Amino acid sequence: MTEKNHRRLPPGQRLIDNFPVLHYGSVPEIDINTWDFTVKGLVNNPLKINYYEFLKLPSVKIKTDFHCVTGWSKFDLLWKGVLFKTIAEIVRPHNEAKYVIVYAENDYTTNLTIDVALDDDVIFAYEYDGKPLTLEHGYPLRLVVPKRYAYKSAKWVRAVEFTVYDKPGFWEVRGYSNSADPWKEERYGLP
Ligand SMILES: Nc1nc2c(c(=O)[nH]1)N[C@H]1C(S)=C(S)[C@@H](COP(=O)(O)O)O[C@H]1N2
Ligand SMILES: [Mo]
Repeated sequence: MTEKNHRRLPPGQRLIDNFPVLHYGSVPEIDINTWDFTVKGLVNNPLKINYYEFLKLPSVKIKTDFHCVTGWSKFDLLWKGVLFKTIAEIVRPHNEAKYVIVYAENDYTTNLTIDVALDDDVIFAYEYDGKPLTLEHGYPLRLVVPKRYAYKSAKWVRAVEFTVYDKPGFWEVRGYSNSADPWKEERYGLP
């Protein structure tokens, strides 16, 4: 590995080339014609839109790295979608909102602080590598939070809630770190 790539790899991680499929439970069934995306909680302008409306939102393409808490990392994943901060600009969260709770199919949830969510590489992605997401990688929509372990990058996202209180998600209540910063190797327990 080059010196530069070595510095890009968080402690205790190994670089891989393939893109594994990893999740708890089974792949959900998606009916794209009844699918919708909701933003609720402490916002001035709550949102509920269908897939085709989501595709019309201002989009970006970004290249990011991906770090799974089980130890693999992948560099340079190419995503297309809508930045989290673009969604926040549309819904306008209240000042008291400090956390974001992300709801996915099959009761998977995860949680972020607003500061982390508003970073300029956090994206609701509907394309990977120039093609629509495959079902196993989160079609029709997944969150990608490059600077956190990938259990924060919920696949099959359906809703986001802005809250005053934190609400630890599926893996966060099962012993994985709430903050999940790979550079600090926050894998298990608090914070
Ligand atoms: N809905 C949902 N999203 C999820 C998970 C899950 O179990 N359910 N697992 C997370 C974990 S631990 C990882 S490593 C990544 C894996 O994403 P991939 O399957 O696209 O590689 O998805 C994350 N998002
Ligand atoms: Mo993971």
